[in-house]
Amino acid sequence: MKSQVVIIGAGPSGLLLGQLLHKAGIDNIVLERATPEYVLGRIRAGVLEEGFVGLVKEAGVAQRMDREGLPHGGVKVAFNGEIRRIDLHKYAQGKQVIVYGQTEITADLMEARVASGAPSVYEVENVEIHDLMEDAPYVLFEKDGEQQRIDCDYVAGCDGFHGVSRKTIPETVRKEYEKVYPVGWLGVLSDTPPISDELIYGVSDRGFFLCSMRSNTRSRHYVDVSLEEKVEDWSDERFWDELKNRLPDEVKNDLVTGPSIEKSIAPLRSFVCEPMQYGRLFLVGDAAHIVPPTGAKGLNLASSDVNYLYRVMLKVFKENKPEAIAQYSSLCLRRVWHAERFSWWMTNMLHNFGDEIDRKIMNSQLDFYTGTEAGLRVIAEQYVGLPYEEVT
Ligand code: FAS
Ligand code: PHB
Repeated sequence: MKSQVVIIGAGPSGLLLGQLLHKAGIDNIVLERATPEYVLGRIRAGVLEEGFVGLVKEAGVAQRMDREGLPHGGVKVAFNGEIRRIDLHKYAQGKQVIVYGQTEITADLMEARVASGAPSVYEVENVEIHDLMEDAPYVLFEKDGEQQRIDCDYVAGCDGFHGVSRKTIPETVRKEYEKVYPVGWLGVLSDTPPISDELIYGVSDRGFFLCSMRSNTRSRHYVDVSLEEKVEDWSDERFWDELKNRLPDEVKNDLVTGPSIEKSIAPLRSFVCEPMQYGRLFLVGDAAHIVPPTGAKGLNLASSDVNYLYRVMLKVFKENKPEAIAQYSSLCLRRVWHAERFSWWMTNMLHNFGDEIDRKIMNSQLDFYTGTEAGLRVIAEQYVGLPYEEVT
């Protein structure tokens, strides 16, 4: 087999990149180790930046998102028992975010991929990437026990944190930066109406909470728990009681509880691999970086990598500028580190890390950044997402 671009991973990164390349007439094949059902079963992000929304529109896959996505012009932060609203429209030049689950956007991209007729191979095993420093790299994989080979021009490693791509870059070449936080997020998805028309991030003496949503009838809630906690020790009742105990009095009685559809604990980590390119391999999304979800940046960072790689591939294949690949890693990493910083900062402000004086200082930070024009602008501009840079 031959393809111009081999995409490893059929998560949002791989599928969005595949759709954009296909629309531009750049042939590509997607290799995924799991089944489509397994990929869709992972409940993850829920907030899309305008950059992501724009790319999905450019990919021609925005119809359902436009219909069902919820535009949010504000987000709320609760601390010291009060709730303050961050007016995104006012403090981020009229921008907003769209609430639309990662599961939904992935399903839309999968459907578009099938409709496009572009090749995808699910349930592959033993993917290997070879000759990345040559002009003709190739990828080996097994399907139903039979080894196959794809000769290609480039490889997009969209295979997440546990994928094969990052590990293909020699340890002598790659530098990894990591911070592991002492808590995880226990998340519950339920068919109950959201507590508010906008997201509420909050911290109380008992810890962090987030009241999010997927629609006006489906909610996603989180509380932070110690890393020793096991999800099987958290009944629905125990979860709802703990969340209610963390909520400010003004919304406590608005919480509608119900049976969990999904319940899981996600560890919090900051991680970056540099560089994000090695010869003809490009790392995209979680394959290269992880952020604690407090800033709603994980999925949105994957989208900015896709944007840069897509534009670079257009330069290579449509303008015959193969030298354009040299800018990929630095373009991505500038925005990656901004998102890492913002996510780390929001996480430290909204979790009870450290000792009493740390909490007092963090509450003072929350008071300043949600209580002054300057502070509100700092949070709003980063929450809606910093602009993508031009690819030259
Ligand atoms: P993904 O991990 O989504 O996809 C990678 C794909 O590659 C997977 O389908 C995998 O099966 C496949 N793969 C791996 N190895 C392979 C191999 N060797 N061969 C072939 N295929 C292979 N972000 C937010 O913004 N908000 C959140 O609340 C949030 N919650 C999260 C909770 C959890 C538990 C996790 C893990 C992440 C969360 N994220 C959140 C971040 C998440 O949304 C990611 O940013 C997003 O999934 C990134 O998408 P991809 O880069 O496509 O990686
Ligand atoms: C979610 O809805 O799952 C969600 C929203 C915002 C975040 C994290 C998770 O920052």
